[in-house]
This record gives sequence, structure tokens and C-alpha cells, in this order.
Amino acid sequence: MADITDMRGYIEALEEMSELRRLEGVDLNLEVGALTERGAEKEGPALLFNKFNGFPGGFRVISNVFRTCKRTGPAMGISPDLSGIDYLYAWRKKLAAYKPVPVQQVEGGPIFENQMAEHEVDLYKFPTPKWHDLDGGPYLGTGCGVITKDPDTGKINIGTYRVMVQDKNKVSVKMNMGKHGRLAFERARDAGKPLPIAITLGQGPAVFLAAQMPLPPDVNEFEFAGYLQGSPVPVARGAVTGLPIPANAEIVLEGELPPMKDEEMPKEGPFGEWPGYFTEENVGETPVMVVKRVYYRNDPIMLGAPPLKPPASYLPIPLGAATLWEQLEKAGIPEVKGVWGFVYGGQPGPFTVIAIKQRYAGHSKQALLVAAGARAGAYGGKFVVVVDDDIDIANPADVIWAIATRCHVREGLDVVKGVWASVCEPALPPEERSPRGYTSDRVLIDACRPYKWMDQFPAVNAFTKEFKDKIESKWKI
Ligand SMILES: Cc1cc2nc3c(=O)[nH]c(=O)nc-3n(C[C@H](O)[C@H](O)[C@H](O)COP(=O)(O)O)c2cc1C
Ligand SMILES: [Mn+2]
Repeated sequence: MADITDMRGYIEALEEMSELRRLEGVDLNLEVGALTERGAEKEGPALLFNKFNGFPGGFRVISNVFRTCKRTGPAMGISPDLSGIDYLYAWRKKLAAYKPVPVQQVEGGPIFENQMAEHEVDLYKFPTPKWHDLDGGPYLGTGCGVITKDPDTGKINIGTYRVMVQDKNKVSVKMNMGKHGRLAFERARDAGKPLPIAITLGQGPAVFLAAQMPLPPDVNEFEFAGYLQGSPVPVARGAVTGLPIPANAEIVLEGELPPMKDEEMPKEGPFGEWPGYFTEENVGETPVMVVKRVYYRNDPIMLGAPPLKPPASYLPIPLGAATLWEQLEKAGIPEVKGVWGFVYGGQPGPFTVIAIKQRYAGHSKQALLVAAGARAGAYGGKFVVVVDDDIDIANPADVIWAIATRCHVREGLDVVKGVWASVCEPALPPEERSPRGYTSDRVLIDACRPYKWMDQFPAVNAFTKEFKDKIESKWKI
């Protein structure tokens, strides 16, 4: 297989697997977005767009890249033959075995093939799709990596935050409160200093996957990407900022975030987000980057990973559920057989399902309580469901069947108020939106057979899969 540590090698690998479709002449205004959404819904191939309608050639966009396990597996060192809960389990084990792979410092690299100097910077030269019809502007950064260095700790961070074009040399970078890039910005701002920043808009697949993952603050995402791809990420020093930039990236912007006051921050949004809704236009929340240098490869390829209405997603499965699975076990919940989410971004999201093999009275409620409060389950959570391990938790129909038939409502339902919420929570009443953060309530649903009289619970009236397979192959229906 091709070397997939940069976007071009990865594209070659996708082509070898017949997982790539090339398109020419598509309109940047909504057509790229609609094709990306349909492609994701169909779990179709990755889409590589070239020569946009009415736009000079030479700049390309790729989207619908990580939609299937078959394509994402090779990018994170997981067998492309795994899918569903088996993939998630392999991912959990890989995550637990993490060892940093230090970056390889290099001089030069393909990223330096072309440059725009400060007075030449013109972001409108890049074809930027309007990803969703009500987006407030062109989002240059969706599948991007925002590189910063924390002024206090010196730690390098790369995170995916949405990036909207504000002017020919300005973009807004929507780092939400608490995110690592935001913490660095706040510290620089407190000191009255600009924060140096670089943004990669197309890069090796592992670098993107690491950037969008909720990793602990002490993890360097470049080193994590090295672990995923099995080789160090080559980085060169950016001339303007001194920050490490991937030497084999496609496009990199360099510049700074001035220590802008909230009231000076521009309008940003609306934008179609991962719960499946547009978030409103916001003012006074989003730092602005002044772009001072642009580097790009010949015929550069921007990675588009717009959030989409579920069940379509930029990811194949709820990878964040693996982290919650690990956290449940670390908290001492025995016999957790799987964790899943149906409305997910990087976190398992507002509909999380846990499968356990029940061992004692109260076991299922304990799993619910921990899941609602653990780091990976709290942010953006809402409904938490626990089911027995005969339920296929990746199948919504099976989960609904379990809730509908096994939940003893009076004992099995609880509401917990005032838990950490995501800024993307659509059902938050306007008066509860506070600049100091949001909270929302959790519904805990125990859909396990009630433990105390489990032996008397009616038996399921279905044959086993193995028996049906055997009889089916005998009679060939
Ligand atoms: C396409 C995409 C867009 C995202 N947009 C944002 C965003 O605008 N703001 C944000 O805070 N997080 C956003 N995220 C989630 C962050 O990437 C994620 O929380 C990541 O862990 C942040 O890195 P950090 O933990 O180093 O701060 C986005 C993720 C993806 C994949
Ligand atoms: Mn981080």
C-alpha cells in the first residue's frame, strides 16, 4: 500500500481500494456541500474535487474521506476489515497502549513549494465551498488543524476548530471555551500579547484525526498522529511564528491572534453543526487570525470535513465512545461489553448506549451514573441508556426494542439536572445561555432486564443467529 503519511499518498491508497471518486466542474456554492452530504449518507467513496465551476484551476478539495471504517482504518493503524463495535474495541485497545512518537524536525519540504508573502495574502484565491445553505460565510477550515503553543506551559497543540474567511487576510477561529487552543489564546490575551498561530488546511490523515480528538492536555497531537500512522510526523519551523508545521501539508496559514477584547470580535456563523442544526450567528466570541504568510504545495488539496446531520457524519463510527468505555472500566464498572453513540462528533454525544453483562443489583444504574459524569460522557451528553449484552448497541432498532420492552419506567428512569453541556446543544432555552457556560439535564434509562427478577423475565422469541444461518443455508431462502 502507498505511504499514507500525507494526503497524496493516502489518496493513492484510496484509489487502489477503489474508494475515490474524482469530479470536475462542480460549483463551490452548495454543490460541493450537497454532494458531500449525499456521499456521506450513502457511505459512498471519498470525493476529490478539481477545477470548480467558474474558478481558476489548480486548487483542489477532498471530502467524505473518513466516512467508512475501511478508509479510516489504514489512517489510524487499524485493520480495514473491522467495523462497528469490533473497530471501536480495537481502537480502545490502541488508545490505551499509546506511546508518543516524537516529531521529526526537518528543513524545507513540499509545503514550501509556493508562498504568499504578507502583502500578497489573498484567501479568496482558495476555493472555499459553502458547505451548508445557511452558513454565514465560506468556511475555509473544517478538516483543518490549528497549531498553537501555550504561553505558560510551552506545550504545542493542534486542534480542529472551524475557520471562516472574514477578509482577504483575516479568518475567525472558533475555539470554544476550555479547548486547548482557546486556553493558549486567553493566556496570551491576559498578558496583552498576540498569540502566534498556524493553520493547516490539508494534511496527512492521522494529523487530522488526532487534531479532532478530545485528547488530554498533556498529549501532543503531532506525537499522537505519529503513533497512529506508525512513523514520526515531519515538521518544519514556520518562518513567521516558529511553530512546527507539517512539512508535507497541503496548505498552511501563518500569523497571529491579536489580543482582541470580546467586544471587538466579529460576527461568526451560522454554521451547520454535528447535532444536525445550524448554530446561530455569534458576536464577541470568536478570535481573529491575521494571516501573514501562506504556504502551499503545487495543486494543493484542502480537506473538507463539514459536520453533517446525523446519521451522516465525517467519521465512520462514534470513536469517542471508546474513551467513555475506558473511563467506565477505570471507574470500576465491571463487564462493560460496549459503548456506542448515535448523534456524535468527537464525543459519544447526546444519545449514548452502554451494554453490560449484569452481575449484581444496581450494576446497571451504577454504569448510568458514571457515564453521565465521566469526562467523555458529560460534555454534550443527554440520554444515557444501559442495555443487556444481547442487544446490538450499534443498531438503533435493537436499542429501541430494549427500551420499549425491558425498561421498568418507575425504577428505570432518572433525571439529573445541571450537567456540563455542549455549546451546540440545540434545546437550551435562550435565557439559560450564559457567557459563563451552559448546563443541561440528563435522562438515565435503565433498559436492562430488572436484575432482581431477571430469571423470570420472559424469554426472547427469536432463534439464535447461528441456528438461522444453518437452516437458511440448508434451504437457501
Ligand atoms: C469538522 C470539525 C469542526 C470542529 N469545530 C470546532 C469548533 O469550531 N470549535 C471547537 O471548539 N471545537 C471544534 N471541533 C472539535 C474539536 O476539534 C475537538 O474538541 C478537539 O478535541 C479540540 O482539540 P483540543 O482538545 O486540543 O482543544 C471540531 C471538530 C471537527 C471534526
Ligand atoms: Mn489538545
